[in-house]
Amino acid sequence: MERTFVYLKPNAVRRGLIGEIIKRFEQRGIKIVALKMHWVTKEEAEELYKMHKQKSFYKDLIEFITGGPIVAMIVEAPRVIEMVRHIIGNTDPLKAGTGTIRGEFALTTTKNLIHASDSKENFEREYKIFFKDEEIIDYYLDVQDDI
Ligand code: DGI
Repeated sequence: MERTFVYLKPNAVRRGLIGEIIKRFEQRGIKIVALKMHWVTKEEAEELYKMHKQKSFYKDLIEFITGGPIVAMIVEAPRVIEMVRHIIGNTDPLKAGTGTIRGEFALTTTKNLIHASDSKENFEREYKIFFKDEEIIDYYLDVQDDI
């Protein structure tokens, strides 16, 4: 089993898309093992996006991410890092496939609704910014016997 870190950006929360997005993970058989609403601090945002510090969009990105509450999650499934990236679609909503979250609900790269870790290394780094290990709940998810 693999885990990944996902969060719904402030515009997803403001647009009332929490249920719509979480539904897509659940119907795929992906197990949610940690979940919370959180208002990201400037320090957390800077740590999360430190690799983009020199980019032209960095300031706008930090302002956007800290501008309202997010919904943060850790999810679990086989090959879930790749699977979730597939479900959310390309960073640029114009290139995101039809049927993906960004392809159906997002218009601009800046406000592309959702984030997911792109590697095991980034999952390890990112989830620790928002969750303590004791917040990850291990339980039996019935549907995983049948997927
Ligand atoms: O992992 P992703 O979120 O798909 O993409 P990323 O890690 O390359 O970039 C992180 C976020 O930074 C992305 O979700 C939106 C923003 N971003 C990335 N590239 C651009 C950008 N924002 C703007 N305005 N323009 C970009 O080229």
